[in-house]
Amino acid sequence: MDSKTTKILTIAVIVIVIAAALTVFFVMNNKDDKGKTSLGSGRLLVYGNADNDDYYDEADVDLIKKIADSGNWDSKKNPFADANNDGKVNQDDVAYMQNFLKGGKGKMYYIDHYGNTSYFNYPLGDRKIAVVGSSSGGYHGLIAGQMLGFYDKITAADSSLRTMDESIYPGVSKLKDIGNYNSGDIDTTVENIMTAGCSVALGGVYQPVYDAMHQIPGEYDYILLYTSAFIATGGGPDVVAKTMTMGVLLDCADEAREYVRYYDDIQSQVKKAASELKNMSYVICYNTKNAVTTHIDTVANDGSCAGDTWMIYNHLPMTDIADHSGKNYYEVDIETVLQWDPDVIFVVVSGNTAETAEEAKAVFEERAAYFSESRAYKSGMVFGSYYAVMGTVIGVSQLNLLASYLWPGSFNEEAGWDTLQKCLDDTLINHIDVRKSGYTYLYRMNAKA
Ligand SMILES: [Ca+2]
Ligand SMILES: [Ca+2]
Repeated sequence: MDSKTTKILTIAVIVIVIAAALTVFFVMNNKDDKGKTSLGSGRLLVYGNADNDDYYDEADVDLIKKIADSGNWDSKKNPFADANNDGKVNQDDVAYMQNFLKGGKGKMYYIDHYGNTSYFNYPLGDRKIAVVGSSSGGYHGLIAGQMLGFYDKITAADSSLRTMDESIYPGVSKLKDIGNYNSGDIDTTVENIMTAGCSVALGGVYQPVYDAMHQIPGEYDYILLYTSAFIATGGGPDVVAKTMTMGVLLDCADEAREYVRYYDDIQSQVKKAASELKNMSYVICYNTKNAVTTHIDTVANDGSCAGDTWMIYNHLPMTDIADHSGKNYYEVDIETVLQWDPDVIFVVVSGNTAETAEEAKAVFEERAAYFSESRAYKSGMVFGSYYAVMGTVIGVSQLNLLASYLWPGSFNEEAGWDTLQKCLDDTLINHIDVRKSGYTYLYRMNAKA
């Protein structure tokens, strides 16, 4: 028997095992049994990070020891002191944490995108990663891989990602093809991940893929951390916490902290200036395709929101005046937006970016023109960005430049461009000239570029 035949047979057997395991899983799974865990007060949401700071280290071991010795565990204040997630803090947790710090194997528990407790079979080691999800979602995994330094471990991707821009996602067309993710056919996705030789997958947030990967005998994992700035319905960590958490799971905590340093710097610059700025009202109109209706990205009353909303709402002194009572994403008549009469309209365009700034400008001008009857348009206050930048980990790098457009007297435009350039240079593998690129294009009316 040649090795290819052996491989195919092995996969066939594995697939049968998965199918059997999935049947058991779907019978036994009861979502109500999955309790919500406190997100803690920190932003590194890995069990074992007892002191809630940005480091997963010996200081946590010391605190777990102290808590175990005292017999008094405040599970609200130090939720992650329970390193092995068994509901108690004792010497087992000390040993559990020490094992990971020595690079030992085990289930590392963390808070996932939904705010639930999930686990990863630590460490990543030399395992290969597949990126799952369509071109409008899966690219988050490709960006995280570049930013955190695990891009070379990504060897397979969703079909739709493989056709994305090589200048932003180098080598993406050569990744093994795992087909187009289809929520109705998880078995095929999992089978294709395995056939591609990957045992770890990430990208979009797909709980059924996570569940299916964990039903396979051996160490198979889906990482339920969506490095979009999207906040899940019902609550969950923000993009900073998700990045920090992914950093520990995949042994790239230093790179994750470097991102957070950027984030903290930019946030403090904007916040410092914000107190003196005139607050403006806004509405985000997403992927508007005609002059009659548009979709709205907003913060729903349950706190859920898409990444572009989170970046703007959470950092700039602006008030979202869309109706928050329903979903975080819904369709309205453009007439309704005119009635809301925001100071600013943001036109955000989905993940597929233009190559050059000129091309992007044409895309955004067309979208902006749908709002030509608005006060915002008439006063030159329509701005725009691609969701692939503003809604993702790198969105924060655009905030200074955007602030310079909104409050030209308080923010320096050149400094905004420089911040964006430096952040992209430090994040992406290829150099991109942010002033000429369509990808990082930030639209403002009457701009030259
Ligand atoms: Ca810590
Ligand atoms: Ca414990």
